[in-house]
Amino acid sequence: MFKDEIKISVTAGRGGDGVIHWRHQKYEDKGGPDGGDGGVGGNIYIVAIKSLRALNKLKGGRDYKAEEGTQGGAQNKRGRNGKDLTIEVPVGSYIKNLKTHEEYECISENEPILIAAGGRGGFGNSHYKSGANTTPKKAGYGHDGQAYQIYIELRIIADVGIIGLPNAGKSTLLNEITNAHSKIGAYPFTTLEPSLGVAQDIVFADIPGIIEGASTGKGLGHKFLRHISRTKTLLHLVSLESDDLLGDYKTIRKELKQYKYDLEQKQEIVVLTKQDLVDEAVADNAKKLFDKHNTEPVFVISSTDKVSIKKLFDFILTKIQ
Ligand SMILES: Nc1nc2c(ncn2[C@@H]2O[C@H](COP(=O)(O)OP(=O)(O)OP(=O)(O)O)[C@@H](O)[C@H]2O)c(=O)[nH]1
Ligand SMILES: [Mg+2]
Repeated sequence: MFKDEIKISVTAGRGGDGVIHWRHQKYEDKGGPDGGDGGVGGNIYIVAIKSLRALNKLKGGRDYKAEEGTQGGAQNKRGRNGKDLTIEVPVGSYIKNLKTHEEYECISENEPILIAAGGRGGFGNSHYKSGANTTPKKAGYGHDGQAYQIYIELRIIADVGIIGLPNAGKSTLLNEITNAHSKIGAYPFTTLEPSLGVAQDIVFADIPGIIEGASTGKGLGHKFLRHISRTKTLLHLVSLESDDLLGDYKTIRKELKQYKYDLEQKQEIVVLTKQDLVDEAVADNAKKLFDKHNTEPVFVISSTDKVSIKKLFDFILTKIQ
């Protein structure tokens, strides 16, 4: 299971209590106050890690707790601070604090973001000493750490998103141009989760097939579209096998439009696939049809024709670099 959305609780450590204590000295019945302050509770951080690909390591609904500070000691000894807790997420994660509504984007690796601060330690009685009160009999309790509900969503960071109806040849293309080994099948919904591939430092994301009504939950739904929210360019694949090429194309455009993040504003390259399955005239006419509607050049490819794929890749290079 590819987990790309999760809700967890976080509770930063409570501060340690301050203590009431009196100095013990020879020939002195009761020394002055020397109760130390409690230690600070541990903070909770979120940090992005490149090697993580999904949120699978996290457990939904769990309360992630940082350690409490310990209580103060005699001789003004401060309590020990609680250990911080760091939660690891994949690069590209979006975090929302459901209480304060603060939002964070985990784009950079190894830059911890503080999401819940540990509580302060309480003051020991030596802290309350003054000219007017040299023997204060009070100490403070430690403060609670911040506690929140946190929503985490992964938005993969890729340069190019490959989209289209099921069976359009998306995974085939990803495998042809990158180092990926995405599963290929002659049936819809072979790909059930986004997969990534890299070629010349360009990251491609193969997005599971989208169908009409995806935005209302049909097929695999539209939730995978969040993974192209950060891509620069979309490769929109349309299979030449179809009897209604423009219809297929518009189906996807409609779903993009109905999704948030302005996906339909993204730069799009139309790619007509499976050229080897149709007559040359059919492919030519299809290309003309799409050329009329698109400002970017339209590509016609076949997995059996490496030159056609190379041409497409070279064009992508000019768009990305
Ligand atoms: N003849 C031919 N078959 C192709 C070509 N590209 C893909 N196919 C076949 O079309 C079928 C679907 O290919 P996939 O790459 O799995 O398609 P997909 O778009 O990833 O499909 P989903 O993951 O289900 O959305 C497979 O049987 C592929 O072998 C092509 O250029 N020519
Ligand atoms: Mg696929």
